Amino acid sequence: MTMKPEDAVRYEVRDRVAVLTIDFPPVNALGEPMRRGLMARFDQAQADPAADAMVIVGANDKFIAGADIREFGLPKSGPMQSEIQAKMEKADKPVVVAIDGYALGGGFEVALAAHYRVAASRAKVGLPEVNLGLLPGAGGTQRATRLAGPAVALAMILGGNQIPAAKALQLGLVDAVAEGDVTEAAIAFARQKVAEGGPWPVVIERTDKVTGIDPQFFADMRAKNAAKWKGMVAPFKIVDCVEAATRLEAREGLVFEKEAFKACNDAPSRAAQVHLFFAERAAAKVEGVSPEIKPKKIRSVGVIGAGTMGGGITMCLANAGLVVKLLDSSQAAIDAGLARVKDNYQTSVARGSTSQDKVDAALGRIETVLDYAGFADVDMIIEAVFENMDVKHEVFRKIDAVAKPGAVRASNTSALDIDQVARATKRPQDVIGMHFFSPANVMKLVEVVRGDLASPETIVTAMAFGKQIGKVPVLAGNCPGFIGNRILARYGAEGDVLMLEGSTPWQVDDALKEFGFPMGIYLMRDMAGLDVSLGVRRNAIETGAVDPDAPDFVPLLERICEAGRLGQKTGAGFYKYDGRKASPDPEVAEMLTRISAEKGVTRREIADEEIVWRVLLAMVNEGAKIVEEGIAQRASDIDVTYTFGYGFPKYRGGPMFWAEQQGLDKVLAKVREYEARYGARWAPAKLLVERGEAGTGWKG
Ligand code: 3H9
Repeated sequence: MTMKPEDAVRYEVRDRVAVLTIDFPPVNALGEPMRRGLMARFDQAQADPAADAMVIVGANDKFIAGADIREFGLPKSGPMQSEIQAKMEKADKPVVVAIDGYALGGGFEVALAAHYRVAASRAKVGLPEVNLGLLPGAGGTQRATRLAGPAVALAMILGGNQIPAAKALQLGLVDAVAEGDVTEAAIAFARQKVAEGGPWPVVIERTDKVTGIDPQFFADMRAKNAAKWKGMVAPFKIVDCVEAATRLEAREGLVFEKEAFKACNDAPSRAAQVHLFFAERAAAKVEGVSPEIKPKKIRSVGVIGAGTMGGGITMCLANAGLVVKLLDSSQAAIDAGLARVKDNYQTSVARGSTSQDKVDAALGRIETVLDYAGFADVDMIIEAVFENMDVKHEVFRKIDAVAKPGAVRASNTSALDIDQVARATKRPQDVIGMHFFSPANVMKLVEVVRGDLASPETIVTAMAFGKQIGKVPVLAGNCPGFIGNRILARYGAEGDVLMLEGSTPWQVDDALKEFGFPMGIYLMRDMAGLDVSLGVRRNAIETGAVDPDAPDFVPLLERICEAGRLGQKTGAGFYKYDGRKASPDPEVAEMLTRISAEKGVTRREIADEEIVWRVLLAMVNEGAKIVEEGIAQRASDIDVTYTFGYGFPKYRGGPMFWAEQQGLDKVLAKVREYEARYGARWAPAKLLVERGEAGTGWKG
């Protein structure tokens, strides 16, 4: 729906102050009608003899969320944001912004062009463009640096996080923080400035914070982060822009920033990260459920199992302000679990990522219980006990005996059939899978696994709950491995075949690292413990999912475990270890040579490019099957799963997006080529055949 500019920004005069109210749902983004409205209302205020000052405010308790992301890549029309800002700076009446909720990206850039910034105490400000593969392109890098100095500006722009009002005041990013109605406060502030008289301060004209800066500061910043930022454009350009603010004259700095913004905007990473922004929001939506069905309110949660996973989940819930009751079978287990939780918190405090006050408050919300009776009043129960169906059944029977009707019963299983769990309970409609990733207090992804028996209300509750606790929930159907681990099993097996043909764990890992993964397949397995991988493999053999007699079965994992190498914790696995430092091991290379000989495979030189393509296409083809079977609601959910849970580089947008960028026709041709060479495991997904032949994207 398009909106008329005069509706997008309303105008009134209060106490001889023109109040311009931006009302452009959902988030007051700087879309074309809003920019037109803002420009028109600004001119009106300038010309209005009844107004001595102006206040710009956002409706619905928020200022501006930034540029309208939906407009990216489309031709621009209407006034540019920078034109509006230039006018604001030149205004002969003081311009005050009143920030409630948030002022983000372009929204905070508008605020930086005002003469004064008044923020509500609950408001947050930030320049999060980096999360979209961009940099603040409407003067943000130049003005933030001039206002608060390069160190503050860089931390803010590279971090992309939201800064609470009190902290923003401390850093000099806002001029005043108000309790109560921020519009009223801003009007009073404006009237006071009128009484004091001009000239009004213009941020871009300031030089006090940008003189005498040692250029080494920027060189160090680049060097320190070179590995972390590999493959990305925006972070390097951000450093360039902030540096430019310290050495160029204001207008030149703005031109420099404009060019840097364009470079980011034109880079493939921008499209990938914008795709992920919308994909994350789409993932939270449940198809086919009537909007009448609302999520239940969850205020208190019981967690069963004080192990690593249960402890991580407990931290995450307590951090989100929920009351948590943590249960285990013995006081000793509870004590050990709680000690681990406290330890993790202390590490975070020491690192400066949280404060002692926040930790104390979170710990105050955690209660420990030894008896299931303690769960009688909680709204949700999450079990994180041993992965065994009999154990789960016993736990759910105990839950049944005490839980209030309608309390959601969630299992953190990463592998078991959730309907089989649900069938053992009296209320299967309340049972759902919530697969957290380790460490659960850090990793953003939660797979919400819906069995056939879960009610729509339980499903929407689990999804909303995921968001409530700050996670990125993705809805998955009930199949072995759900979305993430099912794909992992497939590309992990392809990695094994690559080793059978001539590669090594370190070559596969290095190729994937070069592509942008923080860690390859084998290092990851070594970290998790190879006894875990072996357990999963034995289970797959037992259920018939893996055939140990198949020509492409690679028994390296078995051989490695037989040799007592269980990964990092035993000092050897796919790699050998010196502490945490992994290095290639000739012993493993020999094992591989023997396995290839036993299987009658002549080892060959394998190029890194082949490794990347085979691993990625194995992901993509399995992903397409998962979508076609309805296990994932949409292709972009797989991108969200992989970027938030499995380290797929965000600047590449996820495996399905990557495939679209290559062209699904080319992807299909390659999969068919592999099918001709290797047979059934490379049979293309029907969805890939359809879309590849039609030459479209995943949506058709
Ligand atoms: C920028 O500013 C560039 C400039 O520097 C340079 C210009 C030259 N545009 O997240 P939610 C939609 S780059 C359009 O669920 P919340 C969103 O898709 C921008 N739409 O709500 C969703 O739609 P739907 C820098 C947007 O309350 C709905 O709003 N700014 C935008 O959990 C609700 O969103 C950012 O990167 C937008 N900018 O969180 C801020 N933002 O209902 C990005 C949101 O159809 N936004 N939508 O699914 C956010 O971080 C969060 O959305 C926010 C609200 C914190 C604002």
